[in-house]
Amino acid sequence: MIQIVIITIMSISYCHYLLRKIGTIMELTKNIHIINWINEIRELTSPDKVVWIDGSEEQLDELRNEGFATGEMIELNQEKLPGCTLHRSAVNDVARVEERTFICSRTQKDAGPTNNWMAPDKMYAKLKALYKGCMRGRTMYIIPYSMGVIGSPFAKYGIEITDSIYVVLSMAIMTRIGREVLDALGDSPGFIKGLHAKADLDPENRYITHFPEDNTIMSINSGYGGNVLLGKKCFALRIASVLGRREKWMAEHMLILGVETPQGETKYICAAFPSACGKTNLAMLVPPEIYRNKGYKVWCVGDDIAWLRVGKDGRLWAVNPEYGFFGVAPGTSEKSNPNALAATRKNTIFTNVVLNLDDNTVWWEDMDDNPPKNALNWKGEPWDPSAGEKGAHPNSRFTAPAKNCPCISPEFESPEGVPISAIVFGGRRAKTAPLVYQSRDWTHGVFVGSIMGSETTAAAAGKVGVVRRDPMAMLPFCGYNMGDYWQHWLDMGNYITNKPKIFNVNWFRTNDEGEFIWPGFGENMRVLEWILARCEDKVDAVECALGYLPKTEDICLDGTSVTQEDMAELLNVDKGLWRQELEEIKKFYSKIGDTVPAALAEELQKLESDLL
Ligand code: OXD
Ligand code: MN
Repeated sequence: MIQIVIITIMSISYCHYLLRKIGTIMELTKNIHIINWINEIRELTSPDKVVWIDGSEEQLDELRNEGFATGEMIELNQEKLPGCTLHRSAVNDVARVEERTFICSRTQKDAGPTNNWMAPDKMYAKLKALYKGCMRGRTMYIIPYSMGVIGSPFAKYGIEITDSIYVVLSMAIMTRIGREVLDALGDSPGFIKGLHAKADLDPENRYITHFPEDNTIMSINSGYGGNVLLGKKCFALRIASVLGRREKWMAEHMLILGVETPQGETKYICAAFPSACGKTNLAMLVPPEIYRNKGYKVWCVGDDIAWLRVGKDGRLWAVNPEYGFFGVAPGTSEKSNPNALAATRKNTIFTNVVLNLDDNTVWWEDMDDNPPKNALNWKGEPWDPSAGEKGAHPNSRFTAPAKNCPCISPEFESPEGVPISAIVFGGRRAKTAPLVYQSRDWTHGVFVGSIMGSETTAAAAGKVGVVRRDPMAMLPFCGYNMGDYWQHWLDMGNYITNKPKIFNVNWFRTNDEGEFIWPGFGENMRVLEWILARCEDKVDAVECALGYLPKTEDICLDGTSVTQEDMAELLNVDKGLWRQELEEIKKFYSKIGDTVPAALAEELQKLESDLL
């Protein structure tokens, strides 16, 4: 009897395996909304084969091997970097393409002046022509995924269709994937449709498009993570920001960290910085020795995206809807972020970094002082480190499971999330913004977020190092009108009875020689300490035109080479520079136009008179 059962089970599994191999569609769900949509896309794109991703290690292994065979993935040294692989994107496809990213809401006003817009019908027609037959000769993979812990009150589900093994393997790290998602979804139509096709990787026909009213995302002609891992920026920020407004919650471009005090109490902070301004480093901060000796610890809940809801207790609660880190590799080192480096030591996909041919491992600028001598650069060309050209692309990445991180928070999988004490905004500013200041109240805090400006980085295609306004670090990620989004922030303040305090930080202030004054990295703990002390009314502050500044002696400098004079410079608010800044802010506010909430326009006037 037992033998018969075993033989039957083995034959069924073998049949499943064979069917998968020959490409027969083994539907993993009877959800008619999913099936109908997949049939529609199959007809449009004409793939040779359709594969449902069930989330099993066995299936992911098969795909990895297929990727090795075609060269889409490169296997790395399995002793030094177990489970790790390298992928190279096309040389013209290495960053998010904001000018080709569209919010196709029904009206242009709903997308607002900060988003590219096209009428849905027009964009659908354009895309349909591009997708027509584009998967001929390829396999179409169907990835059921969850943003947030499956079955939790925060969770939202998506199905991504893609023709890229790299996308499947990356989504398996960045999100929770597979059968369980379909089980949780049941017969519901409540999922976000995401269609990605590499097509010809043609930059002229590259589109990253969002249809908020249809819960649909369509991405074509790119293979770069930020454009094609549709759970991340496209769903968890652009579409989710629209859902959040409708359902009274918030989707934000924020890290979430917990600071554990020597008394064993943990307080949580969310922080929004523009892309590549150190969110991953702050989220995984290692406190300076004197703090460690006292018993302080920092726990990482998330490094890029926070979904925030008001809890029954009237506080704001946050979850990280992601399951992995898609971090910028250059600059990540044992010194700058040992936790991130440790997170990349297994089951990680590296993209566009240097391949060390001597031991089949990876390298990037500032990882250490020993660039490999026998190596290929991010394009796969022989690379000589002494020739002056960078080996890794400045926006090269690691895609690592969050659970690899030594300081991952014990609350990472908490279905309710963590209660937030402070919200921190920040950016890269050489001169204007002080090291830290606190807003006066929620409305003023929303104003502080709305006027954020930062020097641009390599995370998006375009010029690097120019100041651009990036409200709440959401400029490229807000899926609707920016003025309405600010109003939503103000409205949320009415629902949160026990509000987090709102701060602004700037680790990037430079002296006259152009050198950073603040040491940054782990030393930022000193600023977090002041922030949390302010949240608990344990420390005084001085009022200025921007809000509340620390007294220079209230930021602990023990064990650093930062002097009181440096601190005075770091906290200095140059009214002349701020008056110039004000003109830029006014221009930006007039670009947003009549949706700017009156309360924020009043804050702007108040700032202007305080700067006189
Ligand atoms: C990111 C980004 O990849 O912000 O997180 O560009
Ligand atoms: Mn980001």
